[in-house]
Amino acid sequence: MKQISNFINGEFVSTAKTFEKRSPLNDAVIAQVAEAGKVEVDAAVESARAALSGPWAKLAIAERADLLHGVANEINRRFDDFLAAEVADTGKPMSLARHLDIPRGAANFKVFADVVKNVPTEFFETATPDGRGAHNYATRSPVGVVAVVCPWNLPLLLMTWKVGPALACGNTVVVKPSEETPQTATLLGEVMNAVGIPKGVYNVVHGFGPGSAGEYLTTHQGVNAITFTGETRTGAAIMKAAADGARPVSMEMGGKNPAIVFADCDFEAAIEGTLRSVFANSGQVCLGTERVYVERPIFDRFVAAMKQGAEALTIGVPTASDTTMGPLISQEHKNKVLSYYKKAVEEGATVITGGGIPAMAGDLAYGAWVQPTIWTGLSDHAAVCREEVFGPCCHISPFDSEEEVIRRANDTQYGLAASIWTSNLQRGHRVAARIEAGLVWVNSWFLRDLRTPFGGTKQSGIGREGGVHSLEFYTELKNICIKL
Ligand code: NAD
Ligand code: 6OD
Repeated sequence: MKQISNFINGEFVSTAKTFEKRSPLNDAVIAQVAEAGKVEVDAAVESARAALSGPWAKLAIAERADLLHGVANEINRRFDDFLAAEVADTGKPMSLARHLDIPRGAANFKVFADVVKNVPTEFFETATPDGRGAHNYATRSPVGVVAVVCPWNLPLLLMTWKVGPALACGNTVVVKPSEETPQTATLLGEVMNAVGIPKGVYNVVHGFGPGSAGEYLTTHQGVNAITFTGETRTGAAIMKAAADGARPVSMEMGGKNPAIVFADCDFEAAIEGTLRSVFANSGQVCLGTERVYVERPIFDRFVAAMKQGAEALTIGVPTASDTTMGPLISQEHKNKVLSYYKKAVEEGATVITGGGIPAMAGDLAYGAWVQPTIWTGLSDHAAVCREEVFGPCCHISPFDSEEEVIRRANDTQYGLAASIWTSNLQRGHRVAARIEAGLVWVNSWFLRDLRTPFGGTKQSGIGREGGVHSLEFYTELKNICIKL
């Protein structure tokens, strides 16, 4: 049986207490994971603190950037190991992990190393009564020890999206991966050692949230800042922990993202993009679409094409070359998604396709599989139109005017992302400006330039990361005023 260890001060650390990691494909136990208790979390934070004044702190920015390029290169050299680990933990199709998770996991180190190397700070000349004046210039220094608390849906990608900029800015990190996906964070420890990242700069503690590594880490007063990706409710609990010690937080949380499809859209592109935004990664993407609004003249045709697209998905094991959809992450998540499938029907939905569990052969019958599902006919007040399901499903409803659809799209506690499909660019700009979300795509979805700001409004997040915006969280700005 595979053993997954914590990674503390450059060493792989096992513990007497372990938990099981089960495969989403068939619920079989695939690894035993060492659960970090208070002792291990203390050790990880202490080693991260010590590393702040070690060789890491003495590196010039260009030297740090070179090391992080080395990390990216080493991830790429061990691409197949990362791919196998990510796919084993998540059950996602190899084709998806090969094109998205692993390359982005590497790119996050290169891009942020280059951002930090090239970003300027400000300078002001100030007039003084004696006529001699003063010069003000700003400097950036690391925040210190950053706790990185991660979800399971894009494990390596979302972890490195935080670790990349944190390290590029000269911080040290303690990562708490999701209990569902412990492998790639641990594997990254091997990469850090191989590349020569000093001991203590990158640490990993495994476990759960309350009463486990997540709580111990976020309440630890040796942690200077906390960056989190996950559910809004968890984010709120972590913000309470961060209040003790007045530590800054960066929060990337849940969503209930709309797609707005106008009758003048490129129909094929809108279908292709919406199918991807609803079903990619089995709907387990925070930016994914769960509410689709379609202008009435093309509503019936759009629903029919979505049904055809959903039914053409091939559900299967990651290694099969024709697989386009894998299982959900766990039995627990499957039960949550199925409870929404049931609720939608109870609330009067018309099930266009799906709504249940696919027939799977052999031991796959024990896996966390659900059918891709589309509903119509519900009011905007129905649970599946308001609450984040995080599964392969959407509700499609018609609209009659731009004003109406903007109001309905914005009528949510969330504000992470939206997609607008139209061939009228004036309309694209106009509607995008009025959507209450951190990210709006016009005629695309999940097209990401890592230099751009990323994050959510309302209960989808606090703060922005990406490009220079990451520096706002991962560095302390200091103004130095020199009287001339
Ligand atoms: P989750 O909130 O259940 O868990 C996230 C992490 O927090 C895990 O590592 C978990 O162990 C830890 N945790 C749980 N309780 C904690 C506590 N009290 N203290 C400290 N740590 C705690 O989220 P999940 O189920 O892993 O991921 C799915 C959710 O993540 C969805 O809501 C999705 O929208 C959201 N998400 C958001 C973004 C974004 O960028 N906005 C990206 C990906 C996922
Ligand atoms: O692309 C990214 O940088 C990013 N943070 C994506 C988040 C996807 C959520 O599931």
